[in-house]
Amino acid sequence: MAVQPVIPREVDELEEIWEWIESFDAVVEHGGRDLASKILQEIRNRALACGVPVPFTANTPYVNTIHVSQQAPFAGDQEIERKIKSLVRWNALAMVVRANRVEHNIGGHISTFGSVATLFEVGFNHFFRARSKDFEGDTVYLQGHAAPGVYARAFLEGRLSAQQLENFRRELKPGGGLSSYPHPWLMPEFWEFPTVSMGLSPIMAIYQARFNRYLEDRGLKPKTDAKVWAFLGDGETDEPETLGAITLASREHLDNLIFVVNCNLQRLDGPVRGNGHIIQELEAAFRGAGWNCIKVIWGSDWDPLFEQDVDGLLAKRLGETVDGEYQKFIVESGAYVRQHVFGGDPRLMKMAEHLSDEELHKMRHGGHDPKKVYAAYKAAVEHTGSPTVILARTIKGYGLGEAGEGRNVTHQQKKVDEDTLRHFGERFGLKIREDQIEQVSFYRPSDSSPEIKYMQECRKKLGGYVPQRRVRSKPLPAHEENLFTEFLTGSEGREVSTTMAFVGMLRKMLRDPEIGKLIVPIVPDEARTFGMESLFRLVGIYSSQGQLYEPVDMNTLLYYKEAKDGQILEEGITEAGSLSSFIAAGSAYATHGINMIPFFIFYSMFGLQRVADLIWAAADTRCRGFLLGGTAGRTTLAGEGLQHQDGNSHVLALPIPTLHAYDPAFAYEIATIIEDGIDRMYRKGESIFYYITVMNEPYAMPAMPAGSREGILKGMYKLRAANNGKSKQRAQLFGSGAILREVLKAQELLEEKYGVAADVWSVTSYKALYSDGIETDRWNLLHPGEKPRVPYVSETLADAPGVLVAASDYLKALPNLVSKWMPRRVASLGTDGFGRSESRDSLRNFFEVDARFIALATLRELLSEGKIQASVVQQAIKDLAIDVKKPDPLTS
Ligand SMILES: Cc1ncc(C[n+]2csc(CCOP(=O)(O)OP(=O)(O)O)c2C)c(N)n1
Ligand SMILES: [Mg+2]
Repeated sequence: MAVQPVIPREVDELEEIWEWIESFDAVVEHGGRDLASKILQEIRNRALACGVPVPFTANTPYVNTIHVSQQAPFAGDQEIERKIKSLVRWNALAMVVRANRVEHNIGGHISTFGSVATLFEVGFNHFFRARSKDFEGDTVYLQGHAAPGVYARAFLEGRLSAQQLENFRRELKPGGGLSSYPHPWLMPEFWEFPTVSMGLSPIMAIYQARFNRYLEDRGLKPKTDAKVWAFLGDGETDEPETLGAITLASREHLDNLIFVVNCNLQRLDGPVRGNGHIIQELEAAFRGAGWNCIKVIWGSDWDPLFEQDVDGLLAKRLGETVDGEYQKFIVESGAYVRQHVFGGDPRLMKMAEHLSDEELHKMRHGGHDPKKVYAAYKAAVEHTGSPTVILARTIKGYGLGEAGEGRNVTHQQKKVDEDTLRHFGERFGLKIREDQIEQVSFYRPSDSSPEIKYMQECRKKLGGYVPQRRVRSKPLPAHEENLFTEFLTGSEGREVSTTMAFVGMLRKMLRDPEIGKLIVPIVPDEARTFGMESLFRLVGIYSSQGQLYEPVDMNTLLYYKEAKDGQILEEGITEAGSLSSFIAAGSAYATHGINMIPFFIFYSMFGLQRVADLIWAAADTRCRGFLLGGTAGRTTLAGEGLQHQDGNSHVLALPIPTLHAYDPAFAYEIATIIEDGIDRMYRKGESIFYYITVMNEPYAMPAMPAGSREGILKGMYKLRAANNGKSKQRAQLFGSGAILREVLKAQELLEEKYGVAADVWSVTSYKALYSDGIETDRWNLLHPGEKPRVPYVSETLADAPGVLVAASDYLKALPNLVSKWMPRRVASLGTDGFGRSESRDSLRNFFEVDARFIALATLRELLSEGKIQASVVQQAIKDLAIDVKKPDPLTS
């Protein structure tokens, strides 16, 4: 076995060092690499014990991690795989070029796939196992901008038609089309995970791998060697989400996780690290975090050079070359490479003298060499004890030649001229007719061609096609009995918060024989904040290690119990990580065929505001489950100031199409929403999920009024009619969540002091009312000859007399959203502006949402309607002690 020294001989001045190196070489030669590694470790410990400083470096030289002598042999037919890859490349290119010929500016990317093609193809032909009846399959997150290559392959596999390819990025065309990027929502039988918002797929992959272990440790699925693969761009690693959770993966020993970073050294605008080394930077980060790191930098063409590099001179020179320069080598000639890589030292020049300029220019990078890639993948799947990252050096725009290869503009290249197409065809040895090249026609050889047969055979061996999305879970059986009956009858005067009520419901669900085991409580270090610590003991906190220590509170009833089969995912302070767990759990009905029901509870301000893009990704993934925004409301979370007080989240929930958002005030409302949500998602199979805000203000929970169920779910119902209905002054008051009780107080105030008869409505969901309103408007728009439909808000308020006033702990925008369907204009009270660290009463005064302001707004509306005199309102301002000079919360 040839051993390559890593210390350049030129820095060695002492013969003694060489004696050591020779002894070490002998150990490697005769005792093996494992023994050599142990000796090094012991010597290192010894040095530290003797006070000898040991220089720290997380990097290895700029060479392949797997020495050629250690490389697993390629297990396929390289020639035919090359042909298949060329066909995939051609069709991917054709798809993008054709799409842009037909529709100017439709966009599309070819250069990303150009770089990642070999990395994908080796995976498709040899590694990615499909989900089947007998095996859960590997989970593969594919670099989103490389989607054309995935479609092109599926076309060759016979899974997508030429018509679909023709309609790339034009899903609305007859016969359907293909979405620009992986979209499970738009292509629910194809894509499993949306990956194009940079940084989300790596963090989702990490938590997916951990969730797979969770399911195994809890006995919900058999232990398998299924892998989670995530392909990402090197530019993408700048997103904090990409690297933000990598220590979780190593801490949890997730050897079921493999990252492949497509290191083409470029991002959209230019080099990722022109003046540095992205591969080395990532190696240090991943190795430092405890990952198994495999660098695949150089192709097989380089092996003979490294074989000669006994002094490590070449490795040293390559390590000094910055990425910007490497990029230049791609666009320059072989002579330029010779001069700049080998030119500085006669010994290096000699090494390359047998290579022509042409040969030098063509020297392949590791990520374009199937042999190197195969060996790296094989090592990765066989590695145990930690996750693996493969850093594969590639060329952006590979195959586009002067039109794009390695150019800074390549990312957005989508139109290519005929010369480039011809060059492309020649370069990849495509046997396509001239006219097909000119027309950029799709090309698929017959089913009986060796290429198609080979690729089908490979996929058959791996259990079927990838990617492919199938919902394999059976819906839970219909259920008559209400799980939450006890929450519908009120708390009999006992003061509880809606958070406490929710925790009671969670406890009930956890104990339920049918759904108990399916519940996944997720918390980002806030369980105590939400009074959930009793669940620690009840179901345990999941820990793959069990509990290796005696917790300090062992002798208490509610001790911090970690267990291998624990049910709670206590994620620590990471909303992004928790959301990723939520997505893994909420999509398990498809990924694993198990109807897991996640409940992720978090500070409501740190949810939609902080990780909305992941929530969007959850929607796109067709995720199911419940998000609970805890300690919600701008004026309800007293004492926390502007960072924690949330008056926004219900507005931020509006854009997410499948998210049903509720702001309930009472336990029975929450119980009704959750019961119905489980029914819709897990018994009826709707791909929706829920956002429910819960508060920490304790008050007595009333019993559920008869007939209110439908209204609770649809967004509003009449909670308490006026006692003095005969009064001439009438009003309708709308209250939500935390502010509903202020509205009830205002109702009394108005009756007692001003003789106004006000009905009170609980508005549980402005989003639901809004969605119903716009759906109804749309139907009416498109059906002019038919009897118009009436939005729920209009129908419900048709006979409601008097002025309209709405108040919530959220922005005034919410009631305004639905005002157009109300019989008259609505006066909105809400909490626009920055919060304050104050008491509840002061906050409600400051934001003008307490009972006094609700009463005032009602009187003001009556004045506008000419029902009362201005003097009555002026007097009310005095009586209610309202400071008209107080600062405007919106701007102060
Ligand atoms: C969150 C987010 N920001 C920006 C973009 C736009 N964008 C798409 S691809 C890209 C560059 C990607 O570079 P890299 O990750 O290196 O992938 P490559 O195409 O080079 O393989 C950018 C900025 C995005 N998709 N997501
Ligand atoms: Mg890149």
